[in-house]
Amino acid sequence: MVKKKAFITGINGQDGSYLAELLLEKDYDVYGIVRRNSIAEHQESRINHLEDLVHTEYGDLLDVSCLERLLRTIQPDEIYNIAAQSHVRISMDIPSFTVQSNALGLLNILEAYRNNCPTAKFYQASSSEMFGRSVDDDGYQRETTKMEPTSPYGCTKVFGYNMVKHYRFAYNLFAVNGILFNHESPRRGSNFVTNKVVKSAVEISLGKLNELPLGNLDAYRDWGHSKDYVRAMHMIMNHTEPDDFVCATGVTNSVGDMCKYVFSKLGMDYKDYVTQDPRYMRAEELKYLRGDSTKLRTTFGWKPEYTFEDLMDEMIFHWQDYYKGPKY
Ligand code: NAP
Ligand code: F7E
Repeated sequence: MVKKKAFITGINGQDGSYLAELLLEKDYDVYGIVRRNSIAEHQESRINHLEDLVHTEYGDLLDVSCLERLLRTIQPDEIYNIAAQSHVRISMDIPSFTVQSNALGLLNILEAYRNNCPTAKFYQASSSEMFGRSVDDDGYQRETTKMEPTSPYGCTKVFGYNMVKHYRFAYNLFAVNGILFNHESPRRGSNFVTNKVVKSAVEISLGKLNELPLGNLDAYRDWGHSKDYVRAMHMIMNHTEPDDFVCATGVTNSVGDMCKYVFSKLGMDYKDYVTQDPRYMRAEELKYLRGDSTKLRTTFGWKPEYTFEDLMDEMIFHWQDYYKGPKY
């Protein structure tokens, strides 16, 4: 039987690496683009273990000629646009680059898709950050919730979301949005709050660090595990018709709650170590996220396998194990 071909942008990111593993398990031929990095070892740092199993090419969402060439020659069945400048606070420091990568970059790959392999399916990594200030009266965000983004990053994702829907209707393409709430894992960048807190708390518990400077402790997030969320991506792509779905756990915790859980697991009180540092505050904060993923759950039977506590425990274990390694 001919294998299905998947093309993943951002394959070396947190989600890209788990998605590549999932698609390999499902017997896909997996292709992906990686960006040139002056430290060559970093280019494929999250997918080194898949070296002989996936096909990687140099590529960038900003370079339309490489996207055109790769999609023309590979002729994928499924395209997952997972690449982005994904850090919300950093998008306030580099708004123009964020717009180029996340908005114009998305347009570049949509055009390359329409011109070279329009019978393929296309997934766009949309985000709960698109909801911004907006919460429904019952305290949830869902597919129908108004979008009022509070960051350059959120604005780029609203642009991408709308472009994907426009291409779906205008050109009759199978182009879909997964509106994913925050999802984490041991592979999460350590400048996102969960991994920053877990890594630092483990370092404090081992006497390697004395304090943890953070920004806003009162923001609420609906945190799930990346592995559960890449399962949802594949389900959304393999629906009978193109549509958009929210993926979330439905449980929300504040950053302070998360610190309390992680530090107490390690036998400490976070209030003894966490300080507030204006460097990590945002010009505008998205205060509250809690997703209603009823549509995803009823259509596909999706449900998360990880609770918030399972997720935090796995991340704690990861950093404890890391510091037991030969280097330490
Ligand atoms: P991530 O770990 O930051 O990975 C992003 C990947 O995109 C990295 O591999 C990065 O390359 C690549 N990339 C960035 N700019 C690029 C460009 N111009 N051209 C090609 N590649 C580029 O992010 P993630 O957590 O896996 O998130 C995956 C996607 O889901 C992103 O689009 C993000 O915005 C979206 N999303 C994430 C969440 C979440 O909570 N994780 C929630 C909703 C939506 P390098 O490896 O070279 O840095
Ligand atoms: O912040 C607060 C911060 O950077 C979460 C991305 O994957 O999810 C992610 O965006 C909360 C915010 O993620 C620190 O102010 C406090 O309220 O981990 P984060 P994010 O901004 O929610 C969405 C859905 C995406 O789509 C994005 O790609 O934590 N916070 N103190 C802090 N955040 C950070 N990073 N660092 C702090 O020191």
